[in-house]
Amino acid sequence: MNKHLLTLRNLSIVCLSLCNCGMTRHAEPPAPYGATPSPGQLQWHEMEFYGFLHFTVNTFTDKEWGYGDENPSVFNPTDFSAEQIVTTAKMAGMKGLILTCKHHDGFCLWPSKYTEHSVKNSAWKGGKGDVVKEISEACRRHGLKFGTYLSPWDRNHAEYGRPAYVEYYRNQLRELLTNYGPISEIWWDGANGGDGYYGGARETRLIDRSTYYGWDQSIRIARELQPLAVIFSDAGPGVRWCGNESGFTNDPCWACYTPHPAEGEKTAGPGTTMYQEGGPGHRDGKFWMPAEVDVSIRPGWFYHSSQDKEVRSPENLLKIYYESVGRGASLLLNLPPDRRGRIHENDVASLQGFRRTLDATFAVNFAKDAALKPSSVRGGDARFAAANLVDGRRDTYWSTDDGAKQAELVVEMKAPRAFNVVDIREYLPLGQRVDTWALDKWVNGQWVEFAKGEAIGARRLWRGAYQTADRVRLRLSGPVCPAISEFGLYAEPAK
Ligand code: FUL
Ligand code: CA
Repeated sequence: MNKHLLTLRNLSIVCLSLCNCGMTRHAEPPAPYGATPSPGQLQWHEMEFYGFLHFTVNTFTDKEWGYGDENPSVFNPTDFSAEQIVTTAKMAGMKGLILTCKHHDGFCLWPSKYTEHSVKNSAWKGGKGDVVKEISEACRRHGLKFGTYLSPWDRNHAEYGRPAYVEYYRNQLRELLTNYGPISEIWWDGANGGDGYYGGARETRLIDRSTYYGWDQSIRIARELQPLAVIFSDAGPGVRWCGNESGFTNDPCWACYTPHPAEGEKTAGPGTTMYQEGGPGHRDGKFWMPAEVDVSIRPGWFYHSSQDKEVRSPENLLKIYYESVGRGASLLLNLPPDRRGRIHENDVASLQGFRRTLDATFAVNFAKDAALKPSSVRGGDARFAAANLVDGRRDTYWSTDDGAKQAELVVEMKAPRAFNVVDIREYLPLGQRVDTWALDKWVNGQWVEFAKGEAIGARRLWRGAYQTADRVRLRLSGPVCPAISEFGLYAEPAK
């Protein structure tokens, strides 16, 4: 212990004599506030924007929800290319892909040893194909993360509604979490039970959503096989649903959340929560459980040629991006492969336009070569200096002393700049600390507020009318001192 202290002292002497930064003290980092992210969640936060692939027999039968009686032979993409799908996602800026390994119809995109209802009995590649393998490998080749969607509801399986099906579901979960490399996210859909084929019974099967799936056991399996994978559902536990499929989350959208049971439900598990609360989340929620916004680039989740002209425009995709990623959530954008097994040209074109604008917008951070003048720096320690706000690293941050719960940062640029996007990130390992933020510009000798809001979290993007100023001020307040990892001022190219 003494030795350790001595080393610290020596270090500060070295710092004193070597650098002229004037910051010599060695303050401790602030204590975390509230719930904080797990290592898996922190990794997941790095993704921010990733894609959904809805692909199954529905692609060939032109349906959204297959009944479960489809002949596996209908699955027959004519020119399947995992390479084209994954490189399209990468071009768009996506950091990962989640594949519908099995949708509600029960057809499996991998040759599961627990069913005949899969690619092994399709015409595709003479029954030797494995979409899960091809997509997961292409993701790894191109540096994208890979995630699995395994529908709990299965309209094909004869035992659905009975205990044997739950065992089947877990066996499949094990297959997917064992044979396809690292899994970043496990997606559990809330749609549960209803009519279906069920091995020929063709009937309606209702389940007790609160108890039937025994989710705790499946969560244990997932944790054991893929400790860093986050589990998505309306109840988390890793990532929560934002409560809609339209492409936005609430403003503000807090990272913490306490799932509550929906009316008439006994538990708050996947499919049984008051999911509407997932949009705002809870300022002091029990768990770190950030929101994910899932939305399709087309009206449907699966490909339908009739929707080729209804692909979202680049402008619409940008709006969605700012209203999801820009509110601290993640964006899971669905790109449905077509009957060839490729992302359609119209979707590719929209994604290109979207990416072009985002790249141009974030090319230059006007705060980077500005003088950054914070109201204070924690312990006067360079480790917490304002320069950390513009180093492009999420693991360095500016912070103030514990008592300084209201803090300011003035950004003095060398010349007036016109900007319409402001980017702020909190340092997540210390929890969500900021309650309110406001932005001012210096006009004719005084500060004029142009934006304000609540909540920052993983990322807050303000996007509005162009502001011109050579000085900008950020004001923050919260229950504890802030820890801000990045700050940026950007200009979207004029249309
Ligand atoms: C929903 C499903 O019923 C849709 O088909 C789609 O998979 C969407 C992402 O989740 O609950
Ligand atoms: Ca930083």
